Amino acid sequence: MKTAPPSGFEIRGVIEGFYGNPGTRLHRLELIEFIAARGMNTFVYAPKDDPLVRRAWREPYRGDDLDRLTELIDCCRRHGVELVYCVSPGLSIQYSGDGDLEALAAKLSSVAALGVRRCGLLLDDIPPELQHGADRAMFGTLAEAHAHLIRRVFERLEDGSSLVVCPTVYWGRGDEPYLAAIGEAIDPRVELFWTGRAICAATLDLADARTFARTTGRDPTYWDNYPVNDVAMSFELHIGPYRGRDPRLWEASRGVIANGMELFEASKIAFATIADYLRDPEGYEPEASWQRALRDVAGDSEFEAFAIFADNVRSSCLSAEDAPRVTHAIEAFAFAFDRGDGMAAAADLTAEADRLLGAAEQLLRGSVGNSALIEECRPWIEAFELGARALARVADLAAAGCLERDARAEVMPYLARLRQARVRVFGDALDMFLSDLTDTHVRPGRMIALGGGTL
Ligand code: 14T
Repeated sequence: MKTAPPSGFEIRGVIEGFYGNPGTRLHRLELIEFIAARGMNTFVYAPKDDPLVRRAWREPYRGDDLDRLTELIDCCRRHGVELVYCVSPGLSIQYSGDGDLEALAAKLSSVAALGVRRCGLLLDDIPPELQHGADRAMFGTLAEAHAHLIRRVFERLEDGSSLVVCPTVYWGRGDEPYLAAIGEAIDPRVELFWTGRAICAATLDLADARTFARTTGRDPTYWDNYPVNDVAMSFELHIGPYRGRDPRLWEASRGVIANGMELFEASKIAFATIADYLRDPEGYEPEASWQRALRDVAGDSEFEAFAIFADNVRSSCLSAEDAPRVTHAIEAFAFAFDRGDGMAAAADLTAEADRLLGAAEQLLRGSVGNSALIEECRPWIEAFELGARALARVADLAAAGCLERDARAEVMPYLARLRQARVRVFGDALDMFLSDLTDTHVRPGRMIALGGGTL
């Protein structure tokens, strides 16, 4: 068994591995400085929509692209962060024959010549069957083709270089035949990425890591899909704390790299909590870490307002819990209102809504320190403000004794606009509450057109 390194995990970092607009030069340079200052040591470069990484992986770096990569390498070196340069050839590569293997080796050695010592070969999100006829003739399975490719790439790496591979089966129980076949056929020094039980795993635990190690002959290097919010998750803003990772995971894994959102500034909140976990997994406290991260990223003057907002944007694959205060306020209101105590119910709800509205006002129309953060979060903050207005309106109607009579007409436009915004705020709590009041629950197969209207 390994003993605890003073730093917990050996590999601690982030990956730019999402679908969507790749980061800009400045985003990346700033992010590297940010993670280095928090004890992380790895930046994995793997933007899905950078043509030179995936769709046009055979193309060499030149001109501006070359300058940008060189600058990124320098920046990592200055900050003591290891750059892992990844290439994703799986959409088009022919595994048999030498042509594509040469092209891949040439690409990796051109990057090695710039000083990169760690490479990634990403075989995720590709068709599960061999596409080229020649490959089907030469290999019985995808795993065989992949093992062949990995062996040949590893052989051709420069001395002192290392390789990490993302297998096609990158999530699951960790005992899949594909993983066993690859694990058995490749050098034990080649690392394997794994996301755990699911693409976005709610928990990462020791027992699963051990299963993966038994199957593949090596401890997993976690590619953790948090806070990433691409593809079907794009309506969620992942600014909640890291959670659900076993405090002893370091005993059975090489490390963790966290996949970020296209929203670089907002990603820093989760990254700061992930850095805390990775530095001291056994002492990590999600809520305390999160409060520090919010202050750290939002800045002292916006901390309180931003924390009020963030408390209502908590849900993700890591946790279904969301908007605890507002949920409680809504439940208390509904209970008192049903007992015929509309006035008392209204007073508390008004107070909560005013608190939210004050925060939204400051973030949307005050002068803010971290304007990049606010701009990235603006669609969610606007929906947050709209939701708070809806709560205030409900409270007013209750106080005036006309909630039952006017709810449909008065509340419907808020609900319609909140749904149209296509961003998730207040979890399910607000939508359910407003749906109850207006009797417009969305049922499977039946989207209700509520109509817009001006508020
Ligand atoms: F390689 C992986 F470990 C991985 O997670 N690959 C992608 C990743 O680039 C992406 O950012 C992430 C989150 O969406 O999940 C993987 O991408 C998928 C996987 C799917 F099954 C995107 C859509 C899917 F349906």
